[in-house]
Amino acid sequence: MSTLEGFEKAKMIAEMQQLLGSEVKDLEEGFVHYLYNTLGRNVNSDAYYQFKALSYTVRDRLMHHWKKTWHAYNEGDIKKAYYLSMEFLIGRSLTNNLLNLGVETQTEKAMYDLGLSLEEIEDAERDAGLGNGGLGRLAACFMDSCATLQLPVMGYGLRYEYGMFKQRIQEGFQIEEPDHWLGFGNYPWEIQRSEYTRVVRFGGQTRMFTDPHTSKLSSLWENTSDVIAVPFDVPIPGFKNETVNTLRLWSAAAVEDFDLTQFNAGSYFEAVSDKSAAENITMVLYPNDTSENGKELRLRQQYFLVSASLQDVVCQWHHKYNGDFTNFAQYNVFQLNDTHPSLAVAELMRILLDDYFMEWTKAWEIVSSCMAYTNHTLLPEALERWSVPLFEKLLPRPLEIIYEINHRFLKQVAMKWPGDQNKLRQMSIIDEHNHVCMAYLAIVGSFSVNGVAALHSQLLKDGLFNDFYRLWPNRFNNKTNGVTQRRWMASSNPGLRALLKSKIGEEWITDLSQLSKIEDFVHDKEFRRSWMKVKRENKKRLAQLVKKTTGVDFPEDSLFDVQVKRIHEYKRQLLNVLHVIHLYSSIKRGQVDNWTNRCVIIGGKAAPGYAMAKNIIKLVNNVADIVNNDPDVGNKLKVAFIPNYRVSAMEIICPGTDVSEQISTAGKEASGTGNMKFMMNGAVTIGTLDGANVEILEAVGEENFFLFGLKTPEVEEMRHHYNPHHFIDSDEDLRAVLGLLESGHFNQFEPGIFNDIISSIKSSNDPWMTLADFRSYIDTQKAIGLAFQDHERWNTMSIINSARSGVFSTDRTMMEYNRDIWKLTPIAHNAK
Ligand code: 26W
Repeated sequence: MSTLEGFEKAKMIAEMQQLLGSEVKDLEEGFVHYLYNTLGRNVNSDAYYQFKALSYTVRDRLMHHWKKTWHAYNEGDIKKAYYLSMEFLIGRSLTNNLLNLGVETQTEKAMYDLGLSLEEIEDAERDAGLGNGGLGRLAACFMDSCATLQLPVMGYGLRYEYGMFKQRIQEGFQIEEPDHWLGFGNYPWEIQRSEYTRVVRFGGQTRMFTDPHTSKLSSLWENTSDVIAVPFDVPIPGFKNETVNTLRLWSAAAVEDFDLTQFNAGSYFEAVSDKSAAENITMVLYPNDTSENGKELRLRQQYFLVSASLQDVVCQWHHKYNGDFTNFAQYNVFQLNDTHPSLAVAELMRILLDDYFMEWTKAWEIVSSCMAYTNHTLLPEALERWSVPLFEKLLPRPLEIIYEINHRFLKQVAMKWPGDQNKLRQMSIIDEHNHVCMAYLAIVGSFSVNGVAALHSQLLKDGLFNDFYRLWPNRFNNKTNGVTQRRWMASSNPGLRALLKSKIGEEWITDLSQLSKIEDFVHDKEFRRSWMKVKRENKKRLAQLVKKTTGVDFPEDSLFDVQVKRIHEYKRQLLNVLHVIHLYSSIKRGQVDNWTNRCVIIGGKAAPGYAMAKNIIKLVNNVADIVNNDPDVGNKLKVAFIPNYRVSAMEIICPGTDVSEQISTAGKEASGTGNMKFMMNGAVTIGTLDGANVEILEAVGEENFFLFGLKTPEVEEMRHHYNPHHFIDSDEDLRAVLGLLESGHFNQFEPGIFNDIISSIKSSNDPWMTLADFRSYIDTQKAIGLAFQDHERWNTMSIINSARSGVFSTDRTMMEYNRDIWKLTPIAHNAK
């Protein structure tokens, strides 16, 4: 047989095999095959191996469509978007992929026939914790929606060896443990693609030289230390549509295993440590979600992501269009997930100038028309600034380019505001303290700048980026966040899914606005009963999780009051604790008329270096300990701190929640996305007028939302004359709460440990103004307690919250990004 015939034959066999069956017996066969032949295990092996075998079986069924999707995107002239993000918090994938493939029922049966439980197998999957919180989870929801909408969008991120740390609670304190999520083998969902390996350069120097192509003076970046970027592709299936998009995660490796010259010269140590320095780059995710701490390794990570990803895109373009970049910006758009990948602006300039010898103005025209920047925070401490000396040492050539970008930009500023030295100083990408301001670099280099909720986008224009807004008003826009209903309803709330199916079918899975149809049943007795029953079952499931992880018993008829998110002063878990102490003190004083039994859950991770946040965790645990063990309290109040809050925990938590706590100081939470997950699953929100709460309130109406607290302008106004003692002096309940705290009631054997917390909330400099909202919060919680006693009223609120959550799907968010920013055409490869 000739090589060609052999090739044709292999192709035929492969194509036949690619259309693997999805019948029960096919899935069973695949599973047993992997378990026996690949993993060398029996059917009764550890659940972890069963999970792996099943994942390979499922992945096989994605391969053909993955390849087809890839080809459809790369044939012809198709515009593509690239989502550049340091974080993709994907969590588990098995359940999600079964859902999107539409083979859950068959798989469950296949496992059952083998004497196994699909649920237990799914539970053996470790979360891919490649993100901190909101921003990382948002990226994962975006990926899911883009695949479902068949948008040609590719995610680019980092394959951290260690994801977000695992949180353990020991004597009430947070203990961080490394999360080696890859376990001992490989991640079953990834395919290593060494053929697309890229080289990323660091260090060295630049030297001017005369470019032979243009005879112009150019810069040469030499004597660099190089690191290899190896891509690992993760499939992102759309919902039952045969589209499989790609998330490409880069892993760092040394250029050569050892530097042989160093090795032969007897520098064994240096040779090996250079290798590990290279591999260090993708070793661990930085666990800080707000304060930027200027670490060199973090800057390396950012450049590594950006450089590898841009080279990937540009090289493929160069190949396909023979080096003609005329239409590059017309067919490629990069969405920057916060400032973390904003070096993309400088790096794409560098590639076009140095590697493809383009002229500055032409290159800038391309760069500034294919970059778009999303801001996710207003907190000044989160705004990334890198010191120029560090930049110079690590990235001398990109720094030169940033200087030139800034020089040309400041000329524009001077034209707009002639003679205004202040403006030049305020807007310069290089600030007065000799730092590179990454947000300004991102704005200057992008054609679109967006915030993540209506209020947040407005505050960006009025405050933080006001000068830039005045210079380029059309660049600024809003894209309110969302969450994917596939993960956050269809897969995490099967009871609700079944009920919805019986009433309104399943269209809501790809069109969440359909949920409004359940409002027609709001007076239907049978539907109302079923709705309550579903919630009850979910509360049972949540109570089991609480029992298992904390030992605390939650009676299911209590009000389940939940706040889970990163621990941060601005999110005001402390306000929640003050309320818990208030309830406790009321019980102790016998003030229990009209009492509503309540179970309070708080969960979340504190950045390891954030002492105050860690202390808040300790306080929650100490209060829980006292409350749960006081016989006077009984079932009136239970408190639990859920350890190791993560995506897979939220999948159980949000369906079982009655009250969703969204209580940040107004003007501080950019959007929030947990608020949307709770709402969809029929929880009622207690919240300030902050982030996307504003839009949730607008959707459900005041009668279905518990609003409290100061509004953003009131916060800003009061800040100048904030006096917490004014609130303490005029509020007996607040005095009682602080009295208990200060008496050491919650830290009898640990004197003084909460002093910092107490003095921070009593300080007139408390930026989060916790005590200013105390009275209004307590009163609103009281109203919630009463409302919950009226089961029918509560049930109506619950149904309406879910019914009106349609707009908070990332399907809507992605359609808006596409309509206003990306302008991609959906591609249905199956139609071809
Ligand atoms: C250390 C540098 C740093 C700075 C900021 C790391 C990570 C951040 C993120 C911006 C923090 C974050 O996750 N922000 C959240 O983004 C969500 C998605 O848009 C919003 O819903 C949250 O309100 C916002 O806090």
